Amino acid sequence: MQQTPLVLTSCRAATIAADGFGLIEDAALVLDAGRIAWVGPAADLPAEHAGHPRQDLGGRLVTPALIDCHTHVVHGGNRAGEFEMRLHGASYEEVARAGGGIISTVTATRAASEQALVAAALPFVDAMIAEGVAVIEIKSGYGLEADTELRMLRAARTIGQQRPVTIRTTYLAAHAVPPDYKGRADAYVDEVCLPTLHAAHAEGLVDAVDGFCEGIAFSPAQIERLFKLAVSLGLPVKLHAEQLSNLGGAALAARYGALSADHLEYLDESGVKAMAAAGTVAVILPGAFYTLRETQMPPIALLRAHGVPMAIATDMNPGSSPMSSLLLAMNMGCTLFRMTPQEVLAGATIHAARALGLADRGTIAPGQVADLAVWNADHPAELSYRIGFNPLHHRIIGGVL
Ligand code: DI6
Ligand code: FE
Repeated sequence: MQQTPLVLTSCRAATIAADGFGLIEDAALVLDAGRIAWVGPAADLPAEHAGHPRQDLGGRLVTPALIDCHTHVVHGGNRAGEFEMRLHGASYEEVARAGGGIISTVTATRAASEQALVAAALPFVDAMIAEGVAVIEIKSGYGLEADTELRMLRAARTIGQQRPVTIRTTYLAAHAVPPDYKGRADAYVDEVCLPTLHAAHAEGLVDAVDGFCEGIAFSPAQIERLFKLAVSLGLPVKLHAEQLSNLGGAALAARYGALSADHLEYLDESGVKAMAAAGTVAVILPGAFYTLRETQMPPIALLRAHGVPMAIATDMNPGSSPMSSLLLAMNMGCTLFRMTPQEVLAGATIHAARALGLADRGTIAPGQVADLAVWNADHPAELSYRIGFNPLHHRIIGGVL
């Protein structure tokens, strides 16, 4: 951590305000004790900071560091074979019902040690960091039994110790019904999901609780039992909702004050209204839409009209979204869903922070954590405009270059 305040100069700052990029030409930022102390036009820099050390950013663009608020980056194995099956015509649901899909990753994850899970995830985590990401949410959900669910969450915490990145963990045992509980989803919830949540929480491994509310996964009633326990433990909830069909998952999540409802291709207006009323963030995941060749678009215009904050994330996972580039997710949000460059940048910063319950990240303002990304770019729209090019110059994490 910097001992004295550091002044960043010669930059253009996109502060990411609720109503736009908040672009400040010829900006200065003061970083002190890991936080942003001041931001504004360089000409207005308070005299008290005039004598502090300076870092010239060469006219580059500065934004809040990016936040990937929905990933399954800790997992064993990969599903390139299933990718080939789907190219030959099998659907995601057919593959899942045939025992492939999530369950094949469960087999590989159960066989992996914590160390192996960390080692497998790090190349993807490093790719995220190289694109200016400072916070990564990581879900469990490929164990579907106590030991492996806990091991996945421990692996996620270990990644946060091995890399300069903030990790937020999400408990997702309600991701799929394991083969030994086939046809007995209620028993799986009672015997595995609920007791393992107690254990994971007791070990400090859970920042939020998630589920997959879908015909091939869990019903709203089953999810609700999980949410009741989460609320009683003081843990926030979120939900994979309305991804393949509309079961009213987003409205259920909103009733429990969820931080976010994610995917949402099949969300209807009543679900949008419920989310708006509850302040639940819509997490848009174009990587899964693209990979599954989905044609039903999430209701972006309705979400916009009702003022629901939209985040954007990679959904990095071995099946439906083998994509670790948040910049590509932002580009897809624009090109596939007609979100604006401003919306996707807010979606990968301020709204992503909110989807994780982090009030002190994702915007450039006094008091915020000094997690910043410095880009070889003139305008923030360049971040979502290019495809497969990384314009990051460097990150500043906790005020440290
Ligand atoms: N929806 C998804 O897109 C991922 N999980 C979920 O509930 C898929 C995870 C996988 O296919 O491994
Ligand atoms: Fe997901």
